[in-house]
Amino acid sequence: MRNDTHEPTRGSAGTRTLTALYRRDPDEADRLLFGRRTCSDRRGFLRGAGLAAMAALVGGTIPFHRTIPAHFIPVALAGESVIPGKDGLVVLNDRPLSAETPAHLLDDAVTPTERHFIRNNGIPPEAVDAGAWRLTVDGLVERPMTLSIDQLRRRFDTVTRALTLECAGNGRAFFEPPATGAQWTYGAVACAEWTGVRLADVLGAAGVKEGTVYTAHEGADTHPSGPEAKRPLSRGVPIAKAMEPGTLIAFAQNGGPIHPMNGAPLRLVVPGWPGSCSQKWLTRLWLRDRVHDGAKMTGTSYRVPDRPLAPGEQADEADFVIIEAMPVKSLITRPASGARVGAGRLEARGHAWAGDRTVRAVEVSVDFGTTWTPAALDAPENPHAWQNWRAALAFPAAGYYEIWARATDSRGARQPDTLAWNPKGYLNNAIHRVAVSVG
Ligand SMILES: Nc1nc2c(c(=O)[nH]1)N[C@H]1C(S)=C(S)[C@@H](COP(=O)(O)O)O[C@H]1N2
Ligand SMILES: [Mo]
Repeated sequence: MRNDTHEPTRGSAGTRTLTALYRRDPDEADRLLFGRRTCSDRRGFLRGAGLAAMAALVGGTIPFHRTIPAHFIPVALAGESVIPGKDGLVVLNDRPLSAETPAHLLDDAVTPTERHFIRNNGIPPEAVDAGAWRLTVDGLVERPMTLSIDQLRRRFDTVTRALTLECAGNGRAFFEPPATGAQWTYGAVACAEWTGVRLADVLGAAGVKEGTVYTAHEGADTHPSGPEAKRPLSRGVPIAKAMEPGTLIAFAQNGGPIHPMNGAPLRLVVPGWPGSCSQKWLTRLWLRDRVHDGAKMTGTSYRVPDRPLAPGEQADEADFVIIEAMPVKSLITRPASGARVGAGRLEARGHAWAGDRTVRAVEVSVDFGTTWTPAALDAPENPHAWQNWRAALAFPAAGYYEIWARATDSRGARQPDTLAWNPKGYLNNAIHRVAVSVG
């Protein structure tokens, strides 16, 4: 039942297509795209979120959905590059799934759910039931608790905030020598509106015991090598970061359900710090008397050398430190790189963010960084939301130009021209450049 077209694995936009995913591993594609399990009779049962996703994609309910065969791709979708409920994301890896958003699709002040990037280290839970979901809070607390999402909503203040989330590996694709891992270019960043409760309120109710140093986060996803294997990811943050008012346990994304790949039905959002701190499919939070040592907390994971390295230089793991706040950075979302524009003037725009700081200035250049002009910069919608900027550009003649943008944070730190190399390809906050043809 797979549509038998002969497509390249990657479509023109560098996106893996549905058909190509099915050709490679049909069972996995069923599971990944529609949460559909293929049974021994080759019947693919499609229900719940998977059915809703397929119905949304074909643009209507599917009255005969019970007789849909396994590995079925609706002809309405054949050849499309889609993750259900996502729009225009470029798939970098499909198991575990990582997908980034092209910069020009990040133009909205608040990132729509369909355009929020996806970074999975493991295999997401299937058939998630929000009503049956439980979060355990234990470890160094006076009153260990297990709470449903309903209880979280009832017992604590609900808050909505626009929060910037960036993968620490965003920009890894530009490392030379290359760094292993998902080859993110610019699009592992987003600023969605998250609704949930403050982690501080929940920890306050549980009673943080003296001697607490760090949180530890666990989610319901499983390791790619099997459910019994080690955890795919379990990170934590210093208790002070956990107690900040912007750190949320979220149950809604942009006023609607959290996308299944963004951690539905419950996730942490720890803004300004590496995205990996924001555990998805959150099931347990425990407080510890030491720095958490869960999966991807140690070695070279989300850690960088404490001194600059020459590209390719080796460093002793003992000299690595955990990445905390992300550095100042900006993104140009208009024009799209490669755009042809009319002669004369053009408005460029985008966003800028700076970990736990704010952005003080954004400047743009159209002469390869010789002169810089200040952009108009908005205040953040709330702390830890990215800031929007725009700049009117003038081009003296027809021809090839690059638009460069660089941001400076509230403490005077400015984006560098070139990245600072480290072995795992983290924290690339070099200035963003886009190409335009004028005239
Ligand atoms: N349970 C769980 N949480 C997780 C991950 C994961 O693999 N498993 N990936 C982390 C990483 S590395 C990032 S960058 C963010 C990305 O969030 P998003 O996929 O919603 O964009 O989720 C984090 N939370
Ligand atoms: Mo990440």
